[in-house]
Amino acid sequence: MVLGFFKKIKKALSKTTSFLGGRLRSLFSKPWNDESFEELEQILYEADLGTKCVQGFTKHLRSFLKTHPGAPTESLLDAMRSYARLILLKAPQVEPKTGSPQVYLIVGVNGSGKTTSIAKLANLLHSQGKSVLLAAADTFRAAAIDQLQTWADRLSIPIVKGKPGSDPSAVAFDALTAAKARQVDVVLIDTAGRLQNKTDLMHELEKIRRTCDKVVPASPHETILVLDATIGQNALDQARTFHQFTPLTGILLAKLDGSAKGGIVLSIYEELGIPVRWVGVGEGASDLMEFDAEDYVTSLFEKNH
Ligand SMILES: Nc1nc2c(ncn2[C@@H]2O[C@H](COP(=O)(O)OP(=O)(O)OP(=O)(O)O)[C@@H](O)[C@H]2O)c(=O)[nH]1
Ligand SMILES: [Mg+2]
Repeated sequence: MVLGFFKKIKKALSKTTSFLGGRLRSLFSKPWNDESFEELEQILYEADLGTKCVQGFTKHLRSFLKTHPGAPTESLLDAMRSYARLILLKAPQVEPKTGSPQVYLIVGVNGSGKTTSIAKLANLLHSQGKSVLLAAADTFRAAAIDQLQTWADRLSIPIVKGKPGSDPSAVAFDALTAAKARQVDVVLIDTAGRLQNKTDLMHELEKIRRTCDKVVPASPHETILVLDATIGQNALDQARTFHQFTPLTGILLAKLDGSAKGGIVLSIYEELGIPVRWVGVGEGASDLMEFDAEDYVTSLFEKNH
């Protein structure tokens, strides 16, 4: 299981590491001079680490080199790994609220990977022995309801849905009521994709949240933003705006497998302080894993694949 995770994340990060790990190794194997810092910054920017992270890494390496002049490549890579671990440890460990059923509201912009990730998350929770119910609260398009229904059938997981065009809050209401009656452990609520600058759609999320709270007090216990890892730094802007409208408890980073911008995880921690809870590494039902900081750091600075 653990080995499986490591192999999967390593594979998913291969596009990122193929230039990050490779280029860092070649930089670190050359004699160090002031231009080397510029090159280091360039490499880190290209892996989508963002300004704050890049500056942090550079400062860390500068002070490391002062105490360890002429350090070999592996020691410099270790210094990079240590700093990456520090960033990932910094995020506040928010204890998610619990309740019965446990309610997860899944939000994000159009096409970020919400519906697929919900199916994968349902599959993961199911494999951990939990009973799951899906709520098709993306009533915006009939196809969205059908997409979740197809996953529900494939995974044999119950689903509650409304008519296309109906109020998403009403679907959430029905789903939570059904989950309570059936003593389901976790409800996953799919929502329509919304651009973060559409205020009315952002307020709609508030309404869904209020409805959840009426049926299951203090729910949703988790509000998870699904981010597309391939879009890089734009993901940070999305997360900031969503967080303003609807406080997020975590991020699910989808499409890590197709991204050369896997360094975005560090940016998310450094700039937003919101934990990445799961990563999507493919389109199949089992292509989702709980985020493991140590495996991530180890994979990120691997050699070329
Ligand atoms: N490679 C890869 N593809 C993914 C991953 N997650 C989602 N996708 C694909 O991304 C596309 C969009 O996924 P959806 O789940 O429909 O996205 P959505 O956010 O629900 O989209 P809307 O409901 O239209 O806003 C689909 O083709 C998915 O198969 C992932 O982790 N890896
Ligand atoms: Mg969807």
